[in-house]
Amino acid sequence: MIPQPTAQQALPDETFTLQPDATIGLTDPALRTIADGFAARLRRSTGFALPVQDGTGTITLSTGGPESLGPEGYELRADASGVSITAATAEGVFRGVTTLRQLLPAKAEAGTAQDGPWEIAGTTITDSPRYGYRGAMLDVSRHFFTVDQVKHFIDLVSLYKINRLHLHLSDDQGWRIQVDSWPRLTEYGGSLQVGGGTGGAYTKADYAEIVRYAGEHYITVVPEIDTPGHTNAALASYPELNADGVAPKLYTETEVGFSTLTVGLDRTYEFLDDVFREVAEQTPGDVVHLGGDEAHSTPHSDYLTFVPKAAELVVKQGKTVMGWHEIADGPLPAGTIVQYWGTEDEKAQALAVKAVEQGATLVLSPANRAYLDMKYHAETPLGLQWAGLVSVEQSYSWNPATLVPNVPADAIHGVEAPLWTETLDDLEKVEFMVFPRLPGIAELGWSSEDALDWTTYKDRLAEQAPRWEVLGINFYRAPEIDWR
Ligand code: TNX
Repeated sequence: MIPQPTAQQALPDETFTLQPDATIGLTDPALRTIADGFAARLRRSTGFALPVQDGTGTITLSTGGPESLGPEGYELRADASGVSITAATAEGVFRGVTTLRQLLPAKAEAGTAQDGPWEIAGTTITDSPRYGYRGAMLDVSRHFFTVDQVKHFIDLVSLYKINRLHLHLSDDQGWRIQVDSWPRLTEYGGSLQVGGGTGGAYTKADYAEIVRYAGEHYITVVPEIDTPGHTNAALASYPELNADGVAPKLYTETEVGFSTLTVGLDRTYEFLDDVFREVAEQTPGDVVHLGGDEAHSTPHSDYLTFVPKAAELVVKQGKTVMGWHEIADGPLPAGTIVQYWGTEDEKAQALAVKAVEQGATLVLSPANRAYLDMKYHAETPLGLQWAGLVSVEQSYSWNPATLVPNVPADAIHGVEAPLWTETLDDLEKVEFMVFPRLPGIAELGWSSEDALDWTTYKDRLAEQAPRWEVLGINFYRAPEIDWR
């Protein structure tokens, strides 16, 4: 099982077998969508009717579980008489159902009818996460991914109890979210992508559908509008945002650090006020990410002027500011979430410490461990290697609590695995970089410190492969793992 639950005990004499007459019961109408989704999946693979009914069933989903397990915690019991999942919230029940999927045989994930038996070894599980923020990031700017492709990405990360989807919605190569007050951002600024091919952008309806689908998986979308660098697509769309009033050309290569918003221009903040307002309006979650990374073309004094002004515009929308760790060099609003992407370099570590001294919390995305776009080894056909080669072991073998020196453990808000897409233009390539590394980052975010052990993890990881095969996931068969 990945992530490893907090506590699991075998019931040695008990086996649950799903029979053709099984039912799925819910003791709270709020669990209907979860029950329907789970039933639909199991109907496809088992061919059973699996009616969903109020009250108890062969498999019973309930709220009313202990508050002490937190909003995502749950208890699960599987024995000869049935399966029960109980949590304080619907979200906790959803995480429990995710666990139940992994307890069932891999073929339960199939899209067509398979032969049983559908057995689960008797067990009790009590489980809750170590961190409240367990993210995956998809860069839809360098290459555009359609709503259906993003939904597929959500399906994949949801298997491992990821609860945040960070969407990198703007960069030099493309602006991907509709802003009614600045329509050329998508019409023109979203038209291309890396390599010069046709790009794309989400209409408000598209974006709402992503947010809805993520919500159905108890995943909160964290939208990122990258500022003040990584802004060529915006600058190309509106000449008035440029210091000289001249729009640059659209950009379809992969350099970073050459573009910047104009810090001394009032229009810059009118622009951001509109953008953050419209983006915040479409964000049920409480966080908006303002980027802040690699602003190599912004004079540092300008950068220090800019970040608090941009942050204020996010706060004004009632949202919590999130940004890459560079933003910590200046003052941060209360409650800011700083995303650390350092590679054990002292400069990045000092910024993380500076963030925490200001009361910010940290989401850890160390590039030499958590970046899913880094090559596995020198011959990996996809990906980059500026942060080094990131094997499966390298990506898993670190402790979020001690990664950054001089940062107290309680300042860690969680972890996130970012997928930058300079070299990735379809889902097969995305899957190849995400699997098998994402489950490891998900486990670092969920499981207790004492459960983290590469030797046992790598056996549990190998056991996931049959599921990925049934699901048709194009995963990398890393030779470090004893695939079965
Ligand atoms: C650095 S790390 C970036 C991105 C690139 C990525 C490629 C960070 C916050 N920014 O602009 O896409 O490296 O790995």
